[in-house]
Amino acid sequence: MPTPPSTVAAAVEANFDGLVGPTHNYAGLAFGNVASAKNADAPSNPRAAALQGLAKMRALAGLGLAQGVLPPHERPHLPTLRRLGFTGSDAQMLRAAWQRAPGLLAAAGSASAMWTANAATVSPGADTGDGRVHFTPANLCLNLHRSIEAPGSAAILQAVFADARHFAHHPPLPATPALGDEGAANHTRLCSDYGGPGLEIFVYGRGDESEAAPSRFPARQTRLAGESIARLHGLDAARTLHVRQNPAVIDQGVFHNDVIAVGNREVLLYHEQAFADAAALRAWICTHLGGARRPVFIEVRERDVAVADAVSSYLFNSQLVCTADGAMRLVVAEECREHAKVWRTVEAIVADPGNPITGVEVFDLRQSMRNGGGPACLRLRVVLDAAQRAAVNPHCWIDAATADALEAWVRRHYRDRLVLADLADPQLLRETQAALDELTRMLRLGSVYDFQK
Ligand code: SUG
Repeated sequence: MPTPPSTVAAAVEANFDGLVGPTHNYAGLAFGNVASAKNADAPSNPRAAALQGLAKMRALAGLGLAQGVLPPHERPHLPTLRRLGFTGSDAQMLRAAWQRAPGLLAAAGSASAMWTANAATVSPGADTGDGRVHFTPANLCLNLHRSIEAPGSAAILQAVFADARHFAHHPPLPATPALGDEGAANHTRLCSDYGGPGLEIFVYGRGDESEAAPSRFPARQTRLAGESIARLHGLDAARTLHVRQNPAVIDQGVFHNDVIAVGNREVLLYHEQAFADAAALRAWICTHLGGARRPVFIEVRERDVAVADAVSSYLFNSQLVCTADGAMRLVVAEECREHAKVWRTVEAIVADPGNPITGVEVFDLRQSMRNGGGPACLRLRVVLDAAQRAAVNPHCWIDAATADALEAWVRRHYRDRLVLADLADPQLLRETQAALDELTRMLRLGSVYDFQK
């Protein structure tokens, strides 16, 4: 049945950003992520990190975009420490973990759930079998600190998108490397209009044995995971593609595809080395994209921006957003403006009348960037028609008043300096639990944390 035109026109692509948690730190946990390794053990500033993220949310809401917020996860995660054999009081477990297995404490204390592009894969109702928005939380099974996010993300997504008439929630895929899944960071949707049927493109680093794998760094996303999610979401096989990442870029620090490519509506912006076969991908998109708009490809050459510069500036981790006038803007990290060749490329993209991108917004997200998380890592995109939008927990939408309230909450509860040893401080645990308890009341989420149950 065709989607009625009024539904197509009313649909928006909302961004749900992860609010950075009070334990934000640099533990060097993410092998293959160059920034994470480089900043290992540096002191962090959780307060600045959360305020930087909120400034981006506030600004995008100010542009008239549908901007939501997802709360941090509880960290240090005591149930994980208990599962790993630590016993006694909270303080005893934290101390024992710090003394005997500091790597495990770092994993249980990571604020990595801020990167909500890895929280789940989301398919809009226009693409799914039953017209509901489908969510599959990512199992993130290749890294311990990220694997413990899956149940928390599932609980939070179910609390924010609670109405079963509009939203379908699947459990995360089994947590085994053969089904490694890192969520929306490896998933791109192209369409003519958000509310109309789209092309869902799943990008994987690990396919079958005949396909070359990276040799230096792990490929986190598997083809089997993408295929499973496409089945679960009831996607039309004719509008779904599984595309291989170029293993050579994974070995240069492109641990997720959103570090080297970004798509929005009919536009695909990507580095010439991003995919194993970019020409085949373009041809498929040209043949399959329906609706009034024709695809627009913006391919950035290695001679203009080397992969290493893309990784350090996060040019392709920009958000591409449509403002109310139908034009697009690029939302980039400050690091892009500081890199001469990257900035020249941004200016050229904005000046080119051959694409719909007419402006650029620059944000200081340094606290997150130092862990390899840029503008697009911090957000989960959810396409919603008017009825679905009305069914979202209304307290999770950002406007000037909620941004003010959340900033005040951050200033009340967050420290401005954290080193790894602080994760063992029982006072930090108490501060974090008090902060999150208050937050769930502000966002009217109910009890989503283990410590509240
Ligand atoms: O999984 N960094 C994250 C960054 C995730 C970025 N997300 C997207 N590209 N969508 C990761 O590599 C570092 C944590 C530390 O080292 O403390 C970390 O987990």
